Amino acid sequence: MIEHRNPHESVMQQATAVAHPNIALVKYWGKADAAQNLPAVGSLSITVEGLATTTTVRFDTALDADRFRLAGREEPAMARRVSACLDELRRRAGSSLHAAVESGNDFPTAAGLASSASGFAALVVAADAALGAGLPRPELAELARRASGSAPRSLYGGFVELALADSGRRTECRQLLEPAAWPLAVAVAVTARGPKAVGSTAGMLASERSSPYYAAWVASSPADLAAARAAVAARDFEALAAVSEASCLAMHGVMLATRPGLVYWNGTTVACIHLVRGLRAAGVPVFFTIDAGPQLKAVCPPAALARVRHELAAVPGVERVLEGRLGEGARVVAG
Ligand code: 2P0
Repeated sequence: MIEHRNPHESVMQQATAVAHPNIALVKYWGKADAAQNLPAVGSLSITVEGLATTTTVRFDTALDADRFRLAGREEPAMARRVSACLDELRRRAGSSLHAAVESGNDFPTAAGLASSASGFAALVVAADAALGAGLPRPELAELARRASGSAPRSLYGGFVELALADSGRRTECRQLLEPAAWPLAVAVAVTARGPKAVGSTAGMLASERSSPYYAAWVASSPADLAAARAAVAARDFEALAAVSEASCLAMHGVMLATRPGLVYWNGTTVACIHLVRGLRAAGVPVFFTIDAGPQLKAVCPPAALARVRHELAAVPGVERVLEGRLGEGARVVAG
């Protein structure tokens, strides 16, 4: 935290945080309580370094309202969510100062790359540091989760579980393995740019209302989480590949059966699925996962990354391939 005084005697408290997106291997899709943004299922993810959100929060007595800019542009819809998140933090920290928030991503936003996860993780960490509040990480995780269900997972590095607790009335986020304990790599095949047609929140609510598979999806999640937890503990790549692809495809099954159907894939996404499965059948350790967008994420050991990257880049329709490695949780970098 840093305090500046400008010539007009306003007081500023500023900090900057970096957070990485996370990729769920066991997916979150559905809410038990929309008002509290409480997920209906737990989830298990990897935090991916190489892609990053950087956010600076400046609390300033000279401001009469919060301001939010993403890549230098005002974003009114996101600004309301940012303000609501800051309200809760201000309440807990006993502050009434408004904030100017500047955020930027070095990867495509709103295309299934979890920009809201890294965005809200960076926001709560920067705002907490700027105010000097020192809230414990589980409390920051709860604030982030209320803003975006996937965000608490980006507060932690490596393999992370967001578990349901107290019969689903709250969540607990924890690191399962540090990045260095099983340093997997990720290749993201970007198959389309631009925002997705139906955002995650609206899509989840539609699935709950109308997908005939929704109840089965919720019921099947604990077994997938247990299998993934065991695979992570044993560093069993084959087992992790099996449960991750199963969870991803089951979630997309729920989406497809929603009325009207949610089809987040394009033809290139499907071509990439077949490519990854073909590579695995040929002995290359790699599996895929896909979120609420058309990009395919391939997970593999670092030694297989160059091959996986090369093969994905050659699929017609793949615009580019981003790469990342397992990385650390959100942290303060300046302030
Ligand atoms: C996940 N997704 O587990 C799943 C898979 C998308 C598909 O978490 O409504 O944008 O703000 O809580 O945080 C999307 O999560 O949803 C998401 P909200 P959010 O990664």
